[in-house]
Amino acid sequence: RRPTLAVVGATGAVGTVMLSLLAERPEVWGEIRPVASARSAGRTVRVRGEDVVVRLLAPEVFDGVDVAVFDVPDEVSAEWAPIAAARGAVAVDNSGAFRMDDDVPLIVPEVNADQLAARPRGIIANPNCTTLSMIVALGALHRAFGLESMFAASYQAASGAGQAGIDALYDQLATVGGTRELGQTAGDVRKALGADGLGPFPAPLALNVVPWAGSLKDGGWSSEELKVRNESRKILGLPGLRVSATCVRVPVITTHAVAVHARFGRPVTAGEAREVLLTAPGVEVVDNPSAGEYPTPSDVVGTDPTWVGRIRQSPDDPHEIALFLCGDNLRKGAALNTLQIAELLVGANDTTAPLAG
Ligand code: 11C
Repeated sequence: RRPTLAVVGATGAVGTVMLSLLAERPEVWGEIRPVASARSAGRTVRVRGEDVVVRLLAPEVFDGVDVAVFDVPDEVSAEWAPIAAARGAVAVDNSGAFRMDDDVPLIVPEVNADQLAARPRGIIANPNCTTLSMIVALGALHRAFGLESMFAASYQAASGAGQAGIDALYDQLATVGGTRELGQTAGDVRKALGADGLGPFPAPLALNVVPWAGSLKDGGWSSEELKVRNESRKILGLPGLRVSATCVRVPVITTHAVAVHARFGRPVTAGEAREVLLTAPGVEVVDNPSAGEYPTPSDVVGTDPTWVGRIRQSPDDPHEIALFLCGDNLRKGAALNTLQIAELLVGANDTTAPLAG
């Protein structure tokens, strides 16, 4: 029989992309079971071209399930992924609840698929979308040259904050986008949006950038910045890697971009880095600035690979390479990586195969 897949959080921003990916990818699964909390259970979603009723999240929903993917908030995963595992499913969790658990592998198939087998809790974690927007390319460079440190600045899309983030940015653009006087006086955009117009963001996102994602942690770091550090270390198997990130929200609907300065154990030319990236599975290079060619979020949204451009050797440090990367935060950054893990679990994923560009 073909394996059964449960999609928990099937009606959310990531769950919706998951269902559309399932319609595009090779037929691996027998039954696909959409599941959601009480708010969305009972609704109908399209699964491989057919209307299927969303089942209520309950222990019995995992009976007979081989793999359960979770695209839900941390606290929901923390409670329900162990229940799915106890009922015999392997849980692949896209929340932050288990990523740093020593007994839970944190997997990016192109980088560390070899760690998939050791999963004593029956749970596998999927990284944060910002980490995922850069780690496939960084993993390939690390294999070739030995990564020593990494400094990153992110340009994160509104959909990283879920459907509420998407809705807020569209609403804000509709409110302020057509007013040519706005954006020229301190506080005018904030005033035009009103106190209720910020959505899940701490400051206006339309006509603005916001140097914040997640919650406040020690030392003034955001949780998002610490996730980039801690998750990169775990995925690359480099517990002492020096990583420093500044995470910034920009007025883009979907696709995170990251500027990375990476230092390696030996000198690396831009040509050598490009050579490695050109053959790395899951990576596409667009790097011809003389023709105005580099990846941008609106040019790559809805595609699978990690896109890389602006590959430069530091003029002051021959060991350092600068890059600009883009990755669809809902696809490779979330649903696609989760699904690749699920496919690996049932023996149906060849991570060396090229992804759709
Ligand atoms: C954002 N990366 O863009 C976050 C969303 O740890 O899975 C995902 C948070 C996470 O806001």
